[in-house]
Amino acid sequence: MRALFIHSRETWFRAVRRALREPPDPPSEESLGECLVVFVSIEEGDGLGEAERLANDAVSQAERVGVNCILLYPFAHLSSRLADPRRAYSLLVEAERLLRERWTGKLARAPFGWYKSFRIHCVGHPLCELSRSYGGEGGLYRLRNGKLVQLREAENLDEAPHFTSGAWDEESLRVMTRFGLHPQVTLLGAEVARGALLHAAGGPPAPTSPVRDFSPQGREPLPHTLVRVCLDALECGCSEALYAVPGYGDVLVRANLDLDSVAAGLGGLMEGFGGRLASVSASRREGLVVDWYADYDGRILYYESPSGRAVVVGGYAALRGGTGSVACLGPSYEVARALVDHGVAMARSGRTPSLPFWASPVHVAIIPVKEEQLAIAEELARQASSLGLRVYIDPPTRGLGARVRAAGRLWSLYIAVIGEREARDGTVNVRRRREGDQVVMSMGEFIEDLERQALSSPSPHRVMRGPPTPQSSL
Ligand code: A3S
Repeated sequence: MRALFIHSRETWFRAVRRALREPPDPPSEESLGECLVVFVSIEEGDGLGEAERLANDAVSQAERVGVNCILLYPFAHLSSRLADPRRAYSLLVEAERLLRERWTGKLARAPFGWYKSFRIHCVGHPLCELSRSYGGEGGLYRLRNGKLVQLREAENLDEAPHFTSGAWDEESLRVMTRFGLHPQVTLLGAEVARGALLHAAGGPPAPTSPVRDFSPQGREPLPHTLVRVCLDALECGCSEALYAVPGYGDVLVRANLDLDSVAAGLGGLMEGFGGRLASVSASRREGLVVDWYADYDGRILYYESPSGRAVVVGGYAALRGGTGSVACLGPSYEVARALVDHGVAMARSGRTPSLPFWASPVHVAIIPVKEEQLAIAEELARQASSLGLRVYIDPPTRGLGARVRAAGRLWSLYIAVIGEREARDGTVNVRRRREGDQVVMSMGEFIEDLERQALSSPSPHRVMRGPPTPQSSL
């Protein structure tokens, strides 16, 4: 928000022509004697906090120059990052409301959405002109004693969960890298993340849903970004959309999903996390406070890693007194990494780690023992990948043991070995990760079983030739 305060002796304005198709205010003309003229440009990302700071500054400046009248003047020429007129008007009216609470003198407001002719007479003393700029402070957190502090400070005071994506310990990072889920993003990582999102949000967003770039001011802490995404989606009335949050990945929003249905939609995620999901309230009055131009209620879903750090995986917001709500899931990378981190925690407790079906990097690793079985392996890969599964064939270029171990380190849900006997009998020898067993079944049975599971999860897929490249260190 940018403001210019002018102490004016004689002040007059008149609306001349519509500047918006339907200006929210009627045209008006007013002559005011001595007053403090407050020219204000509302900018993108401005919220109630900026309106409050403007009102406080206007009152203290009016008292300082000794006038008894303030004129609030919407002026779209002080900034190149103007907020859209609807949001600008809401904040202007909010600033006027806050001024009425704080200012006993005369208060006037010039009409919004009009080209206006105006005359002011600037007195010329040193305090006559003053400019101000109020910028969104990003993430704020209300402490138990009511004080508003930066999120980092609340974390240090142990009043807020430690929302930092630096939540991962060495072993988890190693597994993430193996899955392509590490900063240098590979396609596989993107697929695992998208698979997690699409499944948990109940299937891919309609192709018509807008993909919106959402770059919050600077690099706000993650939780606030998610609340802003939700509020933005609410405001733009998105029924569903994919938001690209720079540096964080995709955030999927769905309208009118209450938190319970998000939790249910997160089914696989909840099971994947083993219930390590918690939530914190986000509203103007408690918990995470996001500077926004309207009151809202919300919650942030987060995963607490064994290392005690929290990672945001979802959010939910509803405008107070408004209609509808929006739930969001993401950023996709954090969701997928949290799942891997939870898997590593499983391994530490002696259980075989795995990811929920729809988030597993590899559904079926197919290992033909010899060249002679390659054709059958190709056929199985074709059928499994046509079911939308993530599949690869590991050709007989190295020993069987090494190839089975490689598939295990990718947490492959099924390792299908086809040797001479299986080729002759039309069977496949399957190591099943989650069941923890090894069974021989007919090829038809195996495909049916895969189909039953694939239909329950819209995971994107691709056929891989051998373990995905980043895993050369297998
Ligand atoms: O832009 C056309 C008119 O609509 C209002 N307006 C804004 N005012 C402040 N901040 C914003 N982000 C705005 N977006 C729209 C203003 O009333 C604006 N009119 N021609 C001048 C009045 O003298 C003007 O700025």
